Amino acid sequence: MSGSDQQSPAGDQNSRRAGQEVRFGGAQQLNAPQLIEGELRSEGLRFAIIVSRFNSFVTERLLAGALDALNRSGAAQTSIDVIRIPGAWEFPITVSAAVARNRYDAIICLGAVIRGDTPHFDYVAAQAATGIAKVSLKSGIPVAFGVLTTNTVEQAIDRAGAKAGNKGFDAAMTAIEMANLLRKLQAQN
Ligand code: INI
Repeated sequence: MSGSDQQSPAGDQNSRRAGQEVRFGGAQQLNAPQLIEGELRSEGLRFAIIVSRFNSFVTERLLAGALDALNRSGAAQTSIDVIRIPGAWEFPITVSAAVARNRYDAIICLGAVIRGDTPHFDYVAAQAATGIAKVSLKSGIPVAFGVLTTNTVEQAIDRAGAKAGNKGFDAAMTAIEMANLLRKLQAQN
């Protein structure tokens, strides 16, 4: 095994046959289990980014992070569609319609649900999370959940490019990895 294989989670030879020598966590093993994982490369993959306008001062930063991840991992501009929706409540029906287009390898949902003085937050956040999960499971298309659910505006800003990273970037990286992983799993059937 080469040094670069050990260092890169996106190495070229992530799938190995059982019985080959593989290193897990630095320990050398013989007859190790087969490793199947998704690369962090997006050449040849098609993505839909669904972004909500509600709290757009946060969601636009999430969108910038997601586009950064896709561009830096090799996605073509023409392979990315950005779909805008009013608020997080509208994610499930939009993900469902995007899946029905039959053209995306992965979908990335970006939103910000911020707690207010009423129980409204709980209904919107729950509808977004459970609805997105249902569509993803039913369709078999990976849908990354880049929807912030925070108690305060400050917590949301921190997660959209300030103190706590950019969850839009993270969601896009998850979408890339999962699209590659599912392709591999389906090819091995
Ligand atoms: N939508 C959000 O995306 N974030 C919120 O914080 C939010 N709050 O708090 O109200 C919100 N509400 C709008 C909702 O998603 C729908 O767009 C609206 O109810 C119309 O269906």
